[in-house]
Amino acid sequence: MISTMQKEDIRELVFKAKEGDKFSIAKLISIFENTKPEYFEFKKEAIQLLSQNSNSKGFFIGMTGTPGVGKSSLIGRISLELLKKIKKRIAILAIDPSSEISGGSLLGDRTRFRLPYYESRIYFRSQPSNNELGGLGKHTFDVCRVLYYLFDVIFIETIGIGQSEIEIKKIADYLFLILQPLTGDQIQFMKAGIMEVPDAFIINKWDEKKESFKIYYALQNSLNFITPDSKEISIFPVSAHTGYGIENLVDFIIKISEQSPKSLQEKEKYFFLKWVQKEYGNKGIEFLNQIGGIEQWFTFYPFFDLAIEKFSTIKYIYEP
Ligand SMILES: Nc1nc2c(ncn2[C@@H]2O[C@H](COP(=O)(O)OP(=O)(O)OP(=O)(O)O)[C@@H](O)[C@H]2O)c(=O)[nH]1
Ligand SMILES: [Mg+2]
Repeated sequence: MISTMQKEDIRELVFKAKEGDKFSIAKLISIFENTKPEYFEFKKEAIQLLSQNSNSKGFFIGMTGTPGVGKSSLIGRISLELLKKIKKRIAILAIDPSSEISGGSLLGDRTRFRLPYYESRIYFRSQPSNNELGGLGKHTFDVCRVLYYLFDVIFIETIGIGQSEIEIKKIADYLFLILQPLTGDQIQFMKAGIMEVPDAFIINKWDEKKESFKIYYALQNSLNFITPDSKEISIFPVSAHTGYGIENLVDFIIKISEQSPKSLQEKEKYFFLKWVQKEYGNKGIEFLNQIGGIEQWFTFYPFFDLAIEKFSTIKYIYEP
């Protein structure tokens, strides 16, 4: 398909995607998820076009938590509120095949929250996690590069177990850890040494009142223990079911999403290094350092796909 694609087609695809056409956005994303070399030129052209006159903010909000805490329900509810309150464009990327938000009515009864399909300001995409270390999917970052230029606020739903949050932190400009009324695994979770990672906490299912207070105090205690001197970390008690606390949380999200996102190129550097490590191991990293390191490499090849392409050829040439 790509070989028959002309420059004009790319232009049209990007133009339509910028207009909010869901089919074009989906097509563009599928191309970025494809790592075949013949897609390289297309991606380069597409990124150039996407970045021209892009007035989207590209602010990534990570929503992570153990299975079943209500991530999908919450993101659905929050997004609908955001659509009402602000004029911005919103995307949801759910890293988990079992995700229960749907972009339309395809999933029927399984859908927790149905997003208005004909509303061009919201886009939903799900992606398998591929059991990649770090909780992200194999192509999560590739998709994010497209979403960055097309949307103002992008939610990423990831299942957070142990170290997974570390990786989402590399993409997210702001990270929420979602908890629910205290259960065994939640206590385990709080012991796992990852409480320092999120920027704020959400306690969902606040409608389950008695149990909710327990986790609120347990959380506050462990936060005091971890960061006694630092500024207070926000804890939002909410219920995706009753709507309790949602307005407060939505106003907070509007406020934080007005900040500038972290630089996309810094994120690219992280995922480039990850790729080098995965493809060539420590030898690859050593090699990169011998030839000037990541900063130098990105000065020569400031474009993500180009950085990867060039490194793979050079590495191949120099490898004993
Ligand atoms: N009581 C109560 N139940 C909730 C609330 N929010 C979600 N649930 C329920 O919790 C269950 C899981 O909700 P999801 O939104 O699918 O949770 P999730 O974290 O996205 O789940 P995974 O994607 O499977 O990890 C469903 O049965 C929801 O109806 C809430 O505020 N209160
Ligand atoms: Mg979910």
